[in-house]
Amino acid sequence: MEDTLKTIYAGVLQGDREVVSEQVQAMLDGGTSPEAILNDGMIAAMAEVGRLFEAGEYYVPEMMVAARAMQTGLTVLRPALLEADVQPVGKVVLGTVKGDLHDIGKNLVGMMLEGNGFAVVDLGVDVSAAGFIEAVKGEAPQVLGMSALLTTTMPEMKNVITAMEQAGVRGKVKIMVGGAPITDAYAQEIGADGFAPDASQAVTLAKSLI
Ligand code: B1M
Repeated sequence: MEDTLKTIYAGVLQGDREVVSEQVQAMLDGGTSPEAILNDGMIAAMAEVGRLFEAGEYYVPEMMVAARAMQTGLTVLRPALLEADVQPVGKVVLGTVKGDLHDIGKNLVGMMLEGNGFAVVDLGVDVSAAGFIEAVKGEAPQVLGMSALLTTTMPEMKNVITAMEQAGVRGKVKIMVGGAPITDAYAQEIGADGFAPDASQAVTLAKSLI
């Protein structure tokens, strides 16, 4: 790993927002692709944060400051990720399910979708079934995207789909799901239309669904 990338990786791990934003900007200015900075520096660091948390070496506060540093870096990366000059290809409503506050992955999916010409309505985190249904009715998207990072909040995706069926809106929209614990098999089991393991495959999936 090159030195600046190592500094970004360490900056996310230590939750140093200033270092992360400065070094991400420096790498962009130096011509490094935003994807390389994201995948090899920032996402790699978040994976290590998860490992340290599991090992009992990091606690929630460390995880939070790391997440904040990651969000800061994403803000710097955002313009470069959105640079693709393409026409709107469809509308996606996106949210993290009820009970779940993880939003870094969802935000990334939203940015990549926007960068690929989708209009994105981001409902944020802790979104109830009623919140998703209201947005489907009000925004009329082609795709509804749900994210969950906890095994305890995964079942909420099924609850949303059931509530949509009961409200008579399930047929109006394609549903895609994602998040670290989600699998293709789980997506099929709950009646979603597709699963994507990462943000770039979420774009491919959304395109194929509309
Ligand atoms: Co949390 N947390 N966390 N956490 N956290 C995990 C998820 C965990 C795996 C850590 C661990 O134990 N190794 C673990 C879950 C275990 C489990 O359920 N089996 C965990 C836990 C336990 C918790 C708490 C319960 C801790 C506690 O309080 N005791 C608590 C729960 C709070 C809640 O939500 N109610 C909690 C809290 C937090 C913070 C608030 C501190 C912070 C989140 C800050 C934020 O998001 N703003 C946090 C963080 C940072 C993590 C880890 C370290 C990193 C998550 C992340 O951002 N990854 C995480 C460990 C890990 O995942 N390795 C962990 C980077 C991100 C780019 O990847 O989100 O997977 P990811 O998104 C990817 C793909 O999954 C996919 O594309 C993205 C980009 O490639 N994707 C989609 C995501 N959504 C998609 C939607 C799509 C398609 C693809 O279509 C719609």
